[in-house]
Amino acid sequence: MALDWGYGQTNGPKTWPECFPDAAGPRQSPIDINPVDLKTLNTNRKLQWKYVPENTDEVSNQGYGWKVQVNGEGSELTGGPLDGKYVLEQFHCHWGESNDRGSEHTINGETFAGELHLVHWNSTKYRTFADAAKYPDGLAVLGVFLQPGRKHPELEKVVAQLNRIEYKGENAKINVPLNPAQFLPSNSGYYTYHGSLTTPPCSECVIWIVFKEPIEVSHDQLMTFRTMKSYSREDNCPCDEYKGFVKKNFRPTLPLGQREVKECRQ
Ligand code: 3J3
Ligand code: ZN
Repeated sequence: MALDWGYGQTNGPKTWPECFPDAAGPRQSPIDINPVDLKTLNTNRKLQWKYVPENTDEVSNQGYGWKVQVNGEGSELTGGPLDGKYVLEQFHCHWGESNDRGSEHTINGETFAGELHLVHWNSTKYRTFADAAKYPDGLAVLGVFLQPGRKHPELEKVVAQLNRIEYKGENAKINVPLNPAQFLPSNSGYYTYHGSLTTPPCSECVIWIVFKEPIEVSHDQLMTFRTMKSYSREDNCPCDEYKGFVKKNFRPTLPLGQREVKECRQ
């Protein structure tokens, strides 16, 4: 059986190009964002978003983390670096084994405890998410850094369901309205650049928008992420009990190469 990709010694990011050639491409994500390299985003179009809290559907254990699927109808992300309208498809998080690391993007080498991604697709130009993910402007992902602090009440609506999806492949309805806009820092500037999915197949189809301001989540919320199991109920637990948990799921940064990172002070 093919070894599933993951974040361990034998199936981690260094091995991904063996099965997913895009992972070795020239516009990979994440990157280190170095203020010295920044250009200014020349636009007077404010980045704007609208979501429908009742359209948040279910949370699933992907084996490498949790993902909340959303019915994108009525949602929209427009403006800033984007042409056309993007609609929300899903959101998820990346984290580390301890609170001193876990974000995917870094700022001048600074890491954060985690990073939340709101994944949108270009509904102006493409018919479906899967179709959009084949094109350079197909997806737009909002990245928000997580720092340990107060419990995040909107995130708690996801965390409260994680004990129902302990094992890979399990799903649970969210059952209460959940507003993704609550994850976005108000009045925050952002960085934007052209990159990729940070998980296989690492398709180079993402316009990244990474907010400068982190949001606070509690240590307990981060600890709950790390209790998720990376194997299904039917699988035998890996020999080392500690091996079976999603202790970390962040990809280390890749070279910026010939790309530009633009800054918007919004
Ligand atoms: O993970 C699936 C993957 O199999 C593939 O279908 C891909 C799109 O072609 O994305 C989906 S996903 O919606 O689950 N997804 C993975 C993680 C896309 C967005 C995520 O990538 S990231 O860059 O935001 N971390
Ligand atoms: Zn992600």
